[in-house]
Amino acid sequence: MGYTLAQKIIKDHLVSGEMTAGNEIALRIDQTLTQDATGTMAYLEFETMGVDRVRTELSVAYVDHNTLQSGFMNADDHRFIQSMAGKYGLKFSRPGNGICHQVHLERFGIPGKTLIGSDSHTPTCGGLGMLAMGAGGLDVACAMGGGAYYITMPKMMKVVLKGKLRPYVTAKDISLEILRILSVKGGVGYIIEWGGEGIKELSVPERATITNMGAELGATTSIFPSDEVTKKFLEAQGRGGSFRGLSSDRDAVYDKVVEIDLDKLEPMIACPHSPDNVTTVRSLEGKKVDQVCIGSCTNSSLYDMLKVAAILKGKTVHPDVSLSISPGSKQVLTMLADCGALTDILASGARVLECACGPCIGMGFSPNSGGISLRTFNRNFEGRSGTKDAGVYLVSPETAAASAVNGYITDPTSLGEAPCVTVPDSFRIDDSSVIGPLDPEDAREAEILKGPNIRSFPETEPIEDALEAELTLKVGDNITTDHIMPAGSKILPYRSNIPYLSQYCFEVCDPDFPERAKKAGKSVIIGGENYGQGSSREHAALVPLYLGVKAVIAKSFARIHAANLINAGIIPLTFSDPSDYDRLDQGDCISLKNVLSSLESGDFILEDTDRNTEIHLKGNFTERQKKIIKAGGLLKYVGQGNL
Ligand code: MIC
Ligand code: SF4
Repeated sequence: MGYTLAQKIIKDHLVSGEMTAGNEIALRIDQTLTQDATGTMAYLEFETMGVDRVRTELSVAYVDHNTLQSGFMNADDHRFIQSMAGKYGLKFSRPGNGICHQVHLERFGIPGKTLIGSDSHTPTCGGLGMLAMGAGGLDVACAMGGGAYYITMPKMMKVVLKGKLRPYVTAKDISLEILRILSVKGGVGYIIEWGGEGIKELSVPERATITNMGAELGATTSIFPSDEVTKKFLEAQGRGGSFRGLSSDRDAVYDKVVEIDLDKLEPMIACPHSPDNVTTVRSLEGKKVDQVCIGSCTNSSLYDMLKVAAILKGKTVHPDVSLSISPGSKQVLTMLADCGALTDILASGARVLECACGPCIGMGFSPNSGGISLRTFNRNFEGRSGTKDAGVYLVSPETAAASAVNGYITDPTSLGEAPCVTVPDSFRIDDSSVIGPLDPEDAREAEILKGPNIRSFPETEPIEDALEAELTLKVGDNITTDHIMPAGSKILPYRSNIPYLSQYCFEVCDPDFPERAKKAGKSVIIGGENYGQGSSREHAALVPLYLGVKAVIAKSFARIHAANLINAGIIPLTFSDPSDYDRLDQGDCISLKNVLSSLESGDFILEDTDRNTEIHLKGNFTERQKKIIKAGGLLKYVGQGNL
C-alpha cells in the first residue's frame, strides 16, 4: 500500500509514534514562524527554557498583526521580539514587510519540509508542498528549542478537482465551496490533500488560498503536490534550488474522497457569522454594501491584487462604499507600484493600507453600525471586525472589487470578458526588511528589551486529585477563540499582559464571566461541539487559566485549542453521552473525584452536587499528555527536563 504525500513527509520527520490514525506521533520540525500577537508569549516561554540558540533549520519572527501603535505597547512588543530574534538566532521580519504567511510562502517555504507556526493559518505554505501546521505558542517555543511537535496522526482526505475554473471563478470560491460541503468541523482529524486535473491550472498563491482556508475546516493541515507549477514559482522567487518534486503514491489510500467539478463552480459567498454559511453570490446579488476589504493572508498575493487593479482600472468606488486594500507583502506592494497597477487602485478611490493583517483582526477599519462588509478574508465570526452588529461576508477579490464599484453585491461573471492578468516570470527580490540574527559572540552579550506591558506567563499548579468547582459558563456549539479571547485594536496590544486581557474573556457571549469566575475561585466551562475553533492563540487557554478555570467539558474540541488547554494545565473532557450536556446548568456546583486515577483510565465521573446527579466524562490522553496535565502544564513539564 502506497503513501499519501502527507504520510511521506510525516514518515521522513517521524521522531516517535506509529503512523496509524488516532495515535500520538512526534515530528521533527524544520522551520518555525511566529507573529507578534502570539509571538511575545511564545518568546517569553522560550526564554524560560534555557536554550541559547534556536535549533531549527530556520525560525522567523514576523510583525504583522499589532501594527497600529496607539500607545507604547505594540512598539515595546516589537522591540522585545526583535531583541529575542537577534539574540537567539532567528530572522526578524520587520513591520511593513508583510503578513507572515504571504512572506513565508514567497521567501522561505520549502516543499517536503515541516513548518509549525503560532498562527492557525500556517498551512498556507501547504500550497507549495510543505507540511505546515498551526500550533500554540508554547509548542512553537518547544520546537524552536529542538523539541518535537506532538500531534494525533490524522486521517487522510483527498479533494479531487475536476475540470477548469471559468473566468471570474477563483481559488477562493473553491475554498468556500469545500466549506459549504464539509462545514467548519468537516476537516477535524484530517489532513486534506488536493489533487486531480484541476490543480494543474492553479498557481502556488492560488493553492495557498485554498490551504490557508483549510484552517476554517478544522483540518490539521492541507497540502498540494510539489510539481512544475511549484518549480516555476520557486524559480520566479529566485529559489529554484529549494524545489523538490513531491506527490502521493498512485496506490495511496484515503479515508475520505470529495470531488469538486470546477466547470460547474460559480462565485460563492460566506454569510455572517461563519465561514461555512456559504451560498452563491448570484443569490445575494443586489444587496447594498457599506464596506469592502481586500487583503489578508488568504487573498493578498500579487495575482489577486493585479486582478483587483484590472477591475478597478478607469472606475471609481461607489460613493456609499469604503474600500480598503492591503497588499500581502512588501514584494506585492512594490511590484504593484512598479507596473502601475497601484496607480489604478489609488485612482479608483480605494484606501491603501499597509502590508499587514489590518481589518482582518479588527486592527482598524471596523464597519459602520449594522454595516455590510464584504471581505476577501477567511473568518467572519461575530464581532471580529470590531463592530458587533456588522454583517461580514467572505468573497473572492473579483467579487469584492466588482461590488465595491457597483455599491451592491455583484456576481463578477456579469462583468463581461475577464481581464487577462499574468504574473511576471520573476518577482522583485528584496529581503532588506528581514533582519538576520546576531552572530553567536555578540548574541551572548545582547540585552533583551522588555517594556512595562510585558508580564510573565501565569503560574500553574500540579493537578489536584479532587476538584470542587462551579460551572461558571455554559456555551453552545462552534465557540471560537474570538469568543473566548477577543482580539481587535483595543485589546490586542495587551497580548503580553494576561491579567489585563482577562477582563475581556468571553466578552461577546457573557461580559460578566470574568468577575463570576474570579469570585468562584475554581471553575469549569461547559461547551458544545467544536469548542475553540479558529485561531491558535494560546491566550484562549492562558486567560481562562488565570481566571481559575480548571477544566472545560465539551461535546468536542478543535485540535489546536485542545492542545493549548493541555499545555496550560486545564483538562479538556468530553461527554460520554453528548445528551448529558443538557443535564448541566451554569451556576451548578460540581465535583470531580479521583482525578489522578481517572487520568489513567480515561473515565471521569462528575457529580453535580446541586442536582445530585452523576455524569460520565471521557478524557483519553496520551502518556505524555497525562504527564503534562499532572505537572500543571507544558512549561512545568519542560522545566522537569522534558524538552
Ligand atoms: C487570527 O486570524 O485569528 C489570528 C489573529 O491570526 C490568530 C492568531 C492570534 O490570535 O494571534 C490565528 O489565526 O491563529
Ligand atoms: Fe492575519 Fe487575518 Fe491571516 Fe490571521 S487570518 S494571520 S489576522 S491576515
